[in-house]
Amino acid sequence: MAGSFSTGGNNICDYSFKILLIGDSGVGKSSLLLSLISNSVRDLSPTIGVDFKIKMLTVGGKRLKLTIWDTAGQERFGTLTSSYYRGAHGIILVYDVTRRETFENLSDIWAKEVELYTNQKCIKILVGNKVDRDSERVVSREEGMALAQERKCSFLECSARNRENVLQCFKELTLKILEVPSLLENGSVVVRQQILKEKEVYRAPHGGGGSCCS
Ligand SMILES: Nc1nc2c(ncn2[C@@H]2O[C@H](COP(=O)(O)OP(=O)(O)OP(=O)(O)O)[C@@H](O)[C@H]2O)c(=O)[nH]1
Ligand SMILES: [Mg+2]
Repeated sequence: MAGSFSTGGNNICDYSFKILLIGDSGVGKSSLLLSLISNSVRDLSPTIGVDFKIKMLTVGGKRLKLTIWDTAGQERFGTLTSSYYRGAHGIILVYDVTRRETFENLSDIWAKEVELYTNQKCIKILVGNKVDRDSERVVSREEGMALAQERKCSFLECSARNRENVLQCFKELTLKILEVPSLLENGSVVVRQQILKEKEVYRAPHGGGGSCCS
């Protein structure tokens, strides 16, 4: 597992949210994350295991720390445990508009797994990726919208390749999270815990009375 900070040392925030990226292998989950975090767009190898990145975003006047978890889509059959989903505030369900099976698997497999492991308050957004490959498109925008309506979640089409709608996707999700009081409570508890932890680290050399740097 690897993690990285995108904003240097400044992690002061109002809320801290856990966001998950879910979907078949190759739909572009890691590319969406890369596109959000950096300006670079390049071909990636399939993810192995689980990775996460941190992104600071200001949405609705609130400064948010997003911990965005990215899994290997090829591990969809059974290896993702409930601990991965635990405490998630938002989930991005990604399919590839040029591969119908990735769309079908979202409704047949992924959405069911999400329902099983998350509480109902957790916010979901359905994302059709790779719209830059329009000539190869096999899943229409209308079909995407219909599935989102059925699952009662938001819907966006985007391209990690040309960065169209990528930031929008994360902003829309977090705006919805900000509207749910119980998710916000959970988000600020995380922030309080982090502040306490930082205070402990700061106090440690004085309180411990052990080693000194002199
Ligand atoms: N044209 C185009 N290609 C994309 C886009 N997003 C991702 N790709 C390509 O699709 C391939 C798979 O992308 P990944 O981001 O590795 O997919 P993933 O969902 O993380 O896959 P796993 O880690 O195996 O679950 C890569 O070659 C990407 O460059 C996009 O928006 N447009
Ligand atoms: Mg990946």
